[in-house]
Amino acid sequence: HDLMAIHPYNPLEDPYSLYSHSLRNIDELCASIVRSHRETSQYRVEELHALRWKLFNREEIQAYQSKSVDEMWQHCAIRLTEAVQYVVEFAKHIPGFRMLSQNDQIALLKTGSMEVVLVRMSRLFNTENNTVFFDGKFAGTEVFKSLACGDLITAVFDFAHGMCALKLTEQQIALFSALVLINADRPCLEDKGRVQRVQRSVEFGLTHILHRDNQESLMHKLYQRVAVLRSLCSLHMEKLRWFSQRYPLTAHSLFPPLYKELFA
Ligand code: CLR
Repeated sequence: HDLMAIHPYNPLEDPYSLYSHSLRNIDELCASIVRSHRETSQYRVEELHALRWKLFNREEIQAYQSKSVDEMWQHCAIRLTEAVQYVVEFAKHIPGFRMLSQNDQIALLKTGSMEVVLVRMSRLFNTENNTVFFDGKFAGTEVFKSLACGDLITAVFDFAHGMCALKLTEQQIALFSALVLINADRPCLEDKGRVQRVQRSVEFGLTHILHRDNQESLMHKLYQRVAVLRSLCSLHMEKLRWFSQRYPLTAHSLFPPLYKELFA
């Protein structure tokens, strides 16, 4: 796997082996997840806010729409893979993640990285005109027309809209992203117990900051979003299978290796 190097287990660096769940530890856990999110977030929210007016014009939209299906898929797969690479970096800095076996790290990323990309997409989403920051400007659903998977695009945009309605802070988004990734119920885990321990700590961290922000009622809404994420990702996989059957050469030789490794 070229996904990541193995990090040898060092119990002294394991935040769960010595003390568990003291308040100071929870604060530290939250702080490192938030820092990791900030350092791997690709764009800062203030930066994006300043670019809100930058929309694709008619000719540019035309250019995307006149791409062939496989050309546009390849283009989007590359963009998506760049976003996934930042999520992999984010994961590596979640306390406890690097202490999991390499197989379990990969299993969590296979099922969770796309979900985190979609959570992150809500940060780049403008609800006023239903556009997302893609390729340097804000794009509406029409930009993605030549992918020929309108139902997926509509569902993804609806999800972003729903996430924006929750008005999460960057800290809440960071902890929620970590929780989406560290899920002991994912298939093919070797050491479910260890993943469970990390998951509990992240859950505890999210509960802690929601309590601090006086927004405990968000927890329930966030768990509802998780269910929507699951269905979006199975739709993504379904579309990918459809595409690979139709355009096996593009899927095989022109998709980024990491995209194939994670999703194929
Ligand atoms: C997510 C947040 C990242 C930047 C980014 C890059 C690529 C975008 C992605 C965001 C959101 C989802 C996206 C993707 C490109 C194509 C994909 C718009 C904004 C849509 C859902 C199409 C999926 C079809 C593929 C299977 C080809 O910081």
